[in-house]
Amino acid sequence: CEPVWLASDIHLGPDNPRTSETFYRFLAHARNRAGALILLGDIFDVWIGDDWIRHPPPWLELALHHLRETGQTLPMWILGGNRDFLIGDKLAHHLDARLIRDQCLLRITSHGKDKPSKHTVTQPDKKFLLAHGDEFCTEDLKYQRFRRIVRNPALQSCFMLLPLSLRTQIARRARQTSQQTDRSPHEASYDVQDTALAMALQNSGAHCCIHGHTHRPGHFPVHTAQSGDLSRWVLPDWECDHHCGREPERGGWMEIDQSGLVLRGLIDLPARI
Ligand code: OKV
Ligand code: MN
Repeated sequence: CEPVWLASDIHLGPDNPRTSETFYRFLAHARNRAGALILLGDIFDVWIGDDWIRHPPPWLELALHHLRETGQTLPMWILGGNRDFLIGDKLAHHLDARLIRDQCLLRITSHGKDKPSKHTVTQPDKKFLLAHGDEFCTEDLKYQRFRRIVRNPALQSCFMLLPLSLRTQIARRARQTSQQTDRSPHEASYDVQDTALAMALQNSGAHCCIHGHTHRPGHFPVHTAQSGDLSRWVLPDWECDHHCGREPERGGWMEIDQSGLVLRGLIDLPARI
């Protein structure tokens, strides 16, 4: 059975054309090799509502084209992140994708579609909790307050009543202000908090969470008071436009199947032919 591929934090938008081009190359690569694709949030740097699809700026038209082509080729799931939380059913439908409304479980079964024969050694199912990750950054009080406001359904309805042009302006302002005032994402208090993640894992019955958001890819233990071997895998963010100096372009994805899981970097992405 083909592997499930996961990616997040691409931040598609007008300001990062190189990142976008690299991601489109990734999508074409995924179309040939993945069994399914799950995008775990912050696919877009800004999302001002699904009605944007009907009047897309050029960069968005291109992004929608590549995503839709992928959705029509592979089973695809999308989840909103802290930036593109306004993603809804209309976008999912347009992309031939399924919308993940909140967190969900990914179950990797040992025999897929094939019936296990008496000769097959069936391993126990593996369950992963999938999330964007911002919901676990509970020590970032300023962000959590912002989150509660913009996730308020009544406020969202008001925002959606505004014309696209005004929403674009508000979004630009919001991002400018946040760039000027938000603290460095490298502070520990900005990271995922083990207590919040442990609670979500215990409620879901999974032992491992896969998320993005923190831009610190890798595998980390989740320490808890109770015993139990909890951990999280963090997907990388994508940054090919503003990477500085000798530091390489960032980006990558995860592949999971019955045999295990691996994080891939842009070095694993074939060059354009
Ligand atoms: C997304 C973030 C800007 C962080 C506003 C209601 C309200 C939606 C919105 C406006 C902003 C998304 C949609 C954007 C995330 C920022 C700055 C910081 C830390 C309302 C519903 F409240 F005004 F009515 N927004 N945009 N930030 O530009 O994409 O995540 S955004
Ligand atoms: Mn994020």
